[in-house]
Amino acid sequence: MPEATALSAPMRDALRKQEHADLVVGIPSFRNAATIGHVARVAAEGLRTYFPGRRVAIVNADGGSQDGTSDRVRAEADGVPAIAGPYQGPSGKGSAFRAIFEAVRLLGADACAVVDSDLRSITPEWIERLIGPIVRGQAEYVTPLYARHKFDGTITNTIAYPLTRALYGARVRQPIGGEFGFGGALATVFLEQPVWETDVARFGIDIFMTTTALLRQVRIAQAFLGAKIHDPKDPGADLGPMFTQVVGTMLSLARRPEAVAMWRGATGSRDVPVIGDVVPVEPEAVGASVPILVEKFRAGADANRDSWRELLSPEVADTVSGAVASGDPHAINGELWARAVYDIVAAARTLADTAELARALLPLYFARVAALIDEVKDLDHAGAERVVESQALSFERAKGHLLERWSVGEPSRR
Ligand SMILES: Nc1nc2c(ncn2[C@@H]2O[C@H](COP(=O)(O)OP(=O)(O)OP(=O)(O)O)[C@@H](O)[C@H]2O)c(=O)[nH]1
Ligand SMILES: [Mg+2]
Repeated sequence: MPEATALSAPMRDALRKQEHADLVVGIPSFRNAATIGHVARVAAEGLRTYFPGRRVAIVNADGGSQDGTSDRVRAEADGVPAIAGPYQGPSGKGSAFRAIFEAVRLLGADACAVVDSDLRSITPEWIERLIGPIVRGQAEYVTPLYARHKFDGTITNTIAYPLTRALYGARVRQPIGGEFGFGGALATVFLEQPVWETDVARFGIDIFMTTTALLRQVRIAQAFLGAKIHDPKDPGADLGPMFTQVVGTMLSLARRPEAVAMWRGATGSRDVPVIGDVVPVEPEAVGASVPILVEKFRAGADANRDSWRELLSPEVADTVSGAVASGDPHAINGELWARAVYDIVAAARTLADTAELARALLPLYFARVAALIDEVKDLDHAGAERVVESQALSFERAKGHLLERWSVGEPSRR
């Protein structure tokens, strides 16, 4: 029997004592003692500075860290009530968010911002930018907009951004950025979905929230936050499980009837309003190892030969075979990649296991990232951004490929 709540008994007790808050900052964590104190202190300062007179609270939902992560939050919250403790249920960032949504509901809060616990570039203004639009009624869901180094955010750049944009027709540049703002009503909508035993309980949470907001057609705004500096990950070495969880969740959502109805009708894409003046920033450098990516592409090609023949359209499969044979990932350009992604989206219509489909796409993601790194390596931030935009346009242009593949074998509609 799945747990009906992600709140552990100590958190429920602490919330009962707190009774009410108007505004909440939620922080998910797992072994972040080195960085979370700074995040909690800045969040407290943001709440006090920008929302004086409001009842505020910080909620830290932790994955059972033994390094004193939650103690750091309590020590640094600087006069703002801090409810910090373990969540219960499947381990993962999404379960931590579930506990935060429940806390928002129990406290009767109007608005909540969530921020990652490994952030180093967070400032008090971030809290204003994420919560302010909700409080002022300008938006019901706020995504972050920040400059990330061209080798950071590769899941965002290669699939979360371009696929979300092409499917649902909205240019949400950071759909899985980790920092968000939302109202109390939307927190309840998230909670009521039957997703908490799936990859949404792990790293699928961000794309689940953003896609849910798009499907419900709530007003979305992007908050400009400057640069994102956090504990970065090397895409080849660290990002396999995260890719599977994010992409598996995208596939599970995209095949829901209400999603299909929306993406069938969406052509092109619309801008999403930005809060704050976008000023150019050059983010701190992040490393990425191309040899690891190429090696993982090759190893994945061996393991996936049969499933690729079955899942990918013939011309995509042929190009991929050529790239495998030559050991050169450049053929996995933006257009080829868009069609490969659509082949996998279409396969999810009949194949139940979306995590398995995401795993079949993973070696191609490694190849795409290797190619992308080469495409942007000599470019500045603005130049790299143009490459990501052109890849997103490839997704929009190739959408007919998805519509065709999806209809194959579908009962004819009258
Ligand atoms: N409670 C809980 N929190 C987690 C878990 N895994 C990650 N988090 C938190 O989720 C947030 C984001 O995790 P990161 O590992 O920084 O991932 P990320 O920054 O989204 O990923 P990249 O952009 O690819 O580096 C951080 O606040 C983590 O502490 C987990 O298993 N349990
Ligand atoms: Mg991080």
